[in-house]
Amino acid sequence: MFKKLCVTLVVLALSAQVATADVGNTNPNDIVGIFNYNEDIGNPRGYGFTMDMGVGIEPGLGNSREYLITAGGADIWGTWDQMHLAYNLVSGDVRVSAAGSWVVANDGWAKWGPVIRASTAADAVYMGTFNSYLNTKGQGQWRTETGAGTGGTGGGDPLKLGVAMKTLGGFTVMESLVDVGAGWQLAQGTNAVILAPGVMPDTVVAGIAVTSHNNNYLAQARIKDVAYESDFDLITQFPKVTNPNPGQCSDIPGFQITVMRPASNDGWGYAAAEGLFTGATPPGLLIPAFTLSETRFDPVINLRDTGDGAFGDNRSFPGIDPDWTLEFPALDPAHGDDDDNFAAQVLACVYLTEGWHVFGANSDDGTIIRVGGVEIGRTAEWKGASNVDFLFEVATTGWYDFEAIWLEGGGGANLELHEVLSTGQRILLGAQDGQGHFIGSPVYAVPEPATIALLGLGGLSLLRRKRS
Ligand SMILES: [Ca+2]
Ligand SMILES: [Ca+2]
Ligand SMILES: [Ca+2]
Ligand SMILES: [Ca+2]
Repeated sequence: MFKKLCVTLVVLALSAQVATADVGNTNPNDIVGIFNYNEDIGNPRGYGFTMDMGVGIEPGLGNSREYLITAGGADIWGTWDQMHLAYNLVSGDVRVSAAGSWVVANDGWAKWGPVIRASTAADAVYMGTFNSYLNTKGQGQWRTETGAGTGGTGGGDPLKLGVAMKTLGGFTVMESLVDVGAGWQLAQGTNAVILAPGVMPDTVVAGIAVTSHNNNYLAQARIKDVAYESDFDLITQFPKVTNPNPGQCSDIPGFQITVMRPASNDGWGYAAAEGLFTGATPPGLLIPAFTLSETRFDPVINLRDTGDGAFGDNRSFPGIDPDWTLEFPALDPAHGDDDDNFAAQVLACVYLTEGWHVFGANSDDGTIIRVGGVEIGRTAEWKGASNVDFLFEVATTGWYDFEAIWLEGGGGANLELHEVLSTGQRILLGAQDGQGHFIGSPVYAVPEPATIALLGLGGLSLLRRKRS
């Protein structure tokens, strides 16, 4: 106890010296040990600074070089941040990690942790993993658009914190990492964040951030085992699609949508919704008995009953409300009533080039997407409308089966299926330009046998008229 106190006093004395000699020590050109830059971000009231303490200042900590980072700042949270950041500018894949402990903090939410940011702007896109002084440890945090709010979750008491960024086919994957003694794993409750091409610049800001979480105080953290790595494996395993079909499944651009309503709402959820369309009865459930089954062909999937996602001009869900041509765009709620407890299956074939792709859903409630029989992702089962992106790899260029299962429990109900292009543009999957060319991946509807017969008798033109 006495020994520890002594070390603390020495450290504080040293920091006071430096602060006096070089007020703020915030010259971004200062090189401090492994860090080429250190500066205050977001104009915290108190000046922060980074000190290189040399090797093994604290007995028993081995030969790691140690840094003392002092910081003010309101927080790293919300739409903009205040902190002191010791960092490097990095091009290419990077994983930055460190261990650390608090010297002093006056606020329980003071945070230290590794971060990767798009820039040193206070409202930059970033991901980081933080230990607070008294509260959550190993908390993953991220901002996916400049100036947007912060998402975060976490728990546990990790030995080390890390954050990783890797580029796959132009898409940026970021992971918030903790090591609790068994190697790197995703911070509790976090998933890989997928960013469209262009969101992160070619050169990013990667380093260690500290905020005092209160502009009336400075906080000080001792940081060690700082590592920058460019050759590492992501924790997340992304799906790989490998079995293309012999050819295009039909000549109807777009999707076949079938909506069903279960005869009983007992146990209503993903398993029951899948059961409706496969005919399998989940154990203990009355489903798949159903009271409604209606099919329609749409060029894109942009449906709502109540609420909406990112794209307007919605159609209503087939069978749930009257024919969409009678009410277009669909009102909120469609046909004036908020319908609950129904599901949709969307079938198509999609032409995909070899490499990485992002499909996803903006849905209320959940959506499962399969490509080539491989589940590329599923959102939370019960959720509000928000964009959820799934990154997957295509092994061989060709036509692939596409299936989405969506369900509504209560409250809002909408479904949009989207694609994020290599330009970063987010489009409705299957969208066409004014000349009838697909903007992204070509999509054609999988017709049922009965529909094929109908099409043979001239129904195709009927369907096409209805869509236009
Ligand atoms: Ca919509
Ligand atoms: Ca309705
Ligand atoms: Ca509803
Ligand atoms: Ca809902």
